[in-house]
Amino acid sequence: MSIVKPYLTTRSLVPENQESPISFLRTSAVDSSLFYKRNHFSYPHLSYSSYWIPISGLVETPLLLSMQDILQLPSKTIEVVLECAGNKRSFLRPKVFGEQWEKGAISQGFWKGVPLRTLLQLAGVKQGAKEVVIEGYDAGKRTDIDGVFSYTRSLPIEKALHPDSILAYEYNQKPIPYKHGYPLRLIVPQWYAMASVKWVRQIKVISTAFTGPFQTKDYVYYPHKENDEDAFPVTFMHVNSTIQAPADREILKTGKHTVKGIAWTGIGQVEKVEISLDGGKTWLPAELSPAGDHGYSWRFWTFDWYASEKGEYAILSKATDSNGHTQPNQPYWNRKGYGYHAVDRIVVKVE
Ligand SMILES: Nc1nc2c(c(=O)[nH]1)N[C@H]1C(S)=C(S)[C@@H](COP(=O)(O)O)O[C@H]1N2
Ligand SMILES: [Mo]
Repeated sequence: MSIVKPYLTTRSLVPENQESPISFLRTSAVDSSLFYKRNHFSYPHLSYSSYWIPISGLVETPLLLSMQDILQLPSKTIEVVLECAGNKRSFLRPKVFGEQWEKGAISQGFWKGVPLRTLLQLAGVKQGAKEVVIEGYDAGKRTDIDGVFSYTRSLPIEKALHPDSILAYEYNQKPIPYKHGYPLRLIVPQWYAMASVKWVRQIKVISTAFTGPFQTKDYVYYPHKENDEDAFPVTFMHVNSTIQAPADREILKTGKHTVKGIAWTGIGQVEKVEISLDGGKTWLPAELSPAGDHGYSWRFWTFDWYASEKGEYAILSKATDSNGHTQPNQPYWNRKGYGYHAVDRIVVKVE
């Protein structure tokens, strides 16, 4: 008997962008072979033997740390969902440019590392610090502005000092796979995953607002098609849910079916998932799995559905979090297609 395994769906080869087979992510620790991949450039070439990480800028004592130094510091392990800000972009109408992600630009697992806070405290953050800039080793050209740019982003000082923003070196108890940021990547819970910079090259504390293109051109919500007015940055994830089973357009028999899925949010916890079988007129509660330790992970949910009559059905799912935020019926359209979190929808046929 041959072993049949799910696999990733390629959206582009160079840089390598691949989405996870969402229906098969039924564990809280997604195997690294099924973890989605999102890259802006080709993979960097690192010389691991000479891996040193500088922490500089507005600090009392600039540091130059080796992997050995980092591994000796107190660590923590957190279960964190990473969702690309462009997840589900392909469902926006009018359609937008950018990777045409369906529902699989999301994965999660257990990340182990040193809080960025620990490193910043070792260096001693000076008065007037506003942001922390994290640079990645990967770099290349862009289509919209001239020059060569590394993948570099900043965090506001408060988020950089949050005890759960970590510089991670393990994923699911193994060194982070090369394509996911080996040997060190930032993990920023609650934010869309553009903040979780892979292959960290250096960390710098600054007193101004960083203006690199990965936060002034990309990862900005542009509400208007024709101009940049009312733009604001992409930060925290929205409350969201995805139906994993049945599959969209699956043909089912009459009888009992279990609708299954995941739900997650940025700030707070998912507290409720509801299902509608009448186009959103009425909603019935789904059963939720226990919440993770920190509320940074998705919750699984199930809903038993008895399909007694033949026909076509739309199944909708809607999550609500502890801040009372809920998925809107219609997506929030923006020119670069970030933060899609409208109610999820599949269509099945019962025959
Ligand atoms: N250095 C670097 N870090 C990066 C990126 C990148 O292109 N380069 N992409 C970001 C984006 S947009 C996402 S969604 C996540 C994807 O992480 P993954 O490839 O491990 O799934 O990494 C983030 N960190
Ligand atoms: Mo992303």
